[in-house]
Amino acid sequence: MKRFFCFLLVLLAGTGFGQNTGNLIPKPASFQVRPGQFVLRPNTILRVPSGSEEVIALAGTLADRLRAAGGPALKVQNRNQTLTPAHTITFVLVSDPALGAEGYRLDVQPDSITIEAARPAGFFYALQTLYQLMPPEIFGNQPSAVSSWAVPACRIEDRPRFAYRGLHLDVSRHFFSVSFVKKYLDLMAFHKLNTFHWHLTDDQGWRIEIKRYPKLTEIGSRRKETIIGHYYESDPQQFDGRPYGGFYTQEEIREVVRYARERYITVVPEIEMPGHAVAALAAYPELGCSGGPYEVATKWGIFSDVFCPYEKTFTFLQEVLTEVMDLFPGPYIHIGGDECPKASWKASPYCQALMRRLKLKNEQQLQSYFIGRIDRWVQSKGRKIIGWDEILEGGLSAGATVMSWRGTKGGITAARQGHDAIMTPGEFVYFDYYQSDPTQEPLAFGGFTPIGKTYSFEPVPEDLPAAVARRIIGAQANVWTEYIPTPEKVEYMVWPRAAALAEVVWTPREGKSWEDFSRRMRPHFRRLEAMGVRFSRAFFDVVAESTAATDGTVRVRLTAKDPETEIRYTLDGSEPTALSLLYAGLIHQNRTGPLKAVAVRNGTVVGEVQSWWFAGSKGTGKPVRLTTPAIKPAGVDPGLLTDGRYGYTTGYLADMRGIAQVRTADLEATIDLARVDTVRSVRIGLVRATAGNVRLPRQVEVAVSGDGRIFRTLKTVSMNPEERGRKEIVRPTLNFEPTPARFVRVTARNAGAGGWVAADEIEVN
Ligand code: TNX
Repeated sequence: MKRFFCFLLVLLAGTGFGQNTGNLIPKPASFQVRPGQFVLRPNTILRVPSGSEEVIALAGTLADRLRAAGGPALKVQNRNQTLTPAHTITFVLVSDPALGAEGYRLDVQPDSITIEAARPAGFFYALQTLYQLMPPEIFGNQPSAVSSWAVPACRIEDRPRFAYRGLHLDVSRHFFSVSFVKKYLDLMAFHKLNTFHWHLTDDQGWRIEIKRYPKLTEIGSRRKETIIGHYYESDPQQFDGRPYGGFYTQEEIREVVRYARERYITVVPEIEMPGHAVAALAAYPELGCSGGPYEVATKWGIFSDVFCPYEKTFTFLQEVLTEVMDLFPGPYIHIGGDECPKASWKASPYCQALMRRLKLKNEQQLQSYFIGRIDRWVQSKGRKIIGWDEILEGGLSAGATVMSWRGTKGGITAARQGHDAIMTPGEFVYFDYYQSDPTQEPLAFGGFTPIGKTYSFEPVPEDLPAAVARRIIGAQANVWTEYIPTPEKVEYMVWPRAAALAEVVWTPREGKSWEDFSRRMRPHFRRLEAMGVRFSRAFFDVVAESTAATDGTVRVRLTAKDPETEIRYTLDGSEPTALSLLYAGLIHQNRTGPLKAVAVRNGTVVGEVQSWWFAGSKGTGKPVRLTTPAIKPAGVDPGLLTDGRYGYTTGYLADMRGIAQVRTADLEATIDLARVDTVRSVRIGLVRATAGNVRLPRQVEVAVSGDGRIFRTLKTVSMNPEERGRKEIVRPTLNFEPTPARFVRVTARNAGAGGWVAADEIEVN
């Protein structure tokens, strides 16, 4: 019977049915379930090959982790010391090319665990897998209440899909302490990410001590204040008046590099050039074309003051990079190269003369010359450069690796030219973008990259020839911190999206499945909790989709990613609880008001409360025509003006949703009610975002018609287009005598001066 049962299990495992994959993230290349489990106990022995200090140290980390989490104390023993004792965890160094530099085999049986790897990194990753097979408390640092440290019996054979598995952190826009960076590295290592891209310099702060150039940190690491809120949030922009600064000493940098190496993570430092250099110029103004003075930037964006390609600039950069190379032993130095406006070079007689002398046709080629010189010099020191995809402009220098951020196109072009490429496209892996409904989330850069979007990322396009595909050495997510001022918020933005990234870069393409990943995420959250990560719960958030029915109601469908949760909601503005109305099918909303919803599992609220405004009115779902079509977003359907859902203005102007923008002309919308009805009021949502030249109209008018040709104006109100202040949607209501009408026309008169009029919902009642 028992044997039959085992047979059945193997059979089930073989078919993939009911397979217990151990809920591992990233999912290993192959996993087989076995019957039984290995229970760690105080006499469990760690057997290590003699002579390999590194493997002995790794075995020690397993013992340390168990001890920290309150597990049994294991003993490390040299493999040659005793005859095979019972109950062992054995590390075996094998020479097996199939395992590569980072692969491993993990064989868990009821009385033994065997780990095979060809290189120490393989053992390291085997241990990360082993931890995930244990109770989640293994990730904690306090003695836990776990009574049985069991590992399910299984056999795993695993190696990464990509050699470069990166996560980036911008410490210029906001600075993060060494201890936080270490926690960041711990989390990376737990997820088998192996490259930390440390963005150390930018316009808003220089964060690495350079002994030869002390002013870089004395002056360049400090800004006098910081913009408040989003770039376009207030007009005029508001600043906090508080000096901000911070940098790492060389000693601290070495400590981080050492800490990373112990976790098999390579640190790639980034020193930005020729653009994003204002902080450096503030310290050494003679390196800029105008000679300054310059001030460390206090707001975000792209700045036209950049390094001038003087000889003294190259000397400076080489001396800086010499110290950088001394601190960072890895193969790569990232030299930036992105977003370098050419205005200051165009205006500089020195640059123009240099271009003539070098026979360069334009400033793009001057950028290419700049990067090429640095590239050759870096290569002469035995290292390689990485640059953002702009380094392709004007010709790519020979040894460069391209980091493709404006989509994957740059990476593909580079790979076709025989360069290595790393994919970091904004749409999929920019963790400064929103991950949930932007109206509900804390302030972010803009965009929209929910975890499922990150998971769906495929770094190697299908149709690439194998030789080109091989040049795509991996992928990375970027964490730009303009809108991420605190460690808590970094963790919120990065986790759990980086878990999806981990699977993108580690798991074989054919092993990926979003459904399966979602299922594994639930236990994974318990690990993140044990690690004290302040992750986002957006994964559990309720999502609302709506359609406007022509009977004046909005039909709202609520869904949650976790199928084991139920959805509870309110329509009266109160906070939903586990006892609120149970969602059981489409909600019909026939008035204007809030809908709030939350996911609940086993009587406990699991996500964040989400809230939306729906606006059912006589105009809802009715055809609407714009006399002058909206040009932003391009090709936008004017139906969004009567879709029964309020729009939002979070992020940059391009991130506005549910909003139609008309430039220079009036915004004139005609709604066909489909039959004559009595109307008594019209409300329209109008955007005021003067920092982006979106202004309130000077006047709003309502006119009605029975035939759609002859209109009678019922009401006119004036507004103040000069009104500035915080970006917001203003919703004036125009009331009038009850009037029969079939067509309702709303006109928002453009204030002129090349400005925009932007509107969202028109409610007719
Ligand atoms: C573009 S990505 C930048 C950064 C910003 C980021 C914000 C890249 C190479 N440059 O300077 O922080 O957008 O998402």
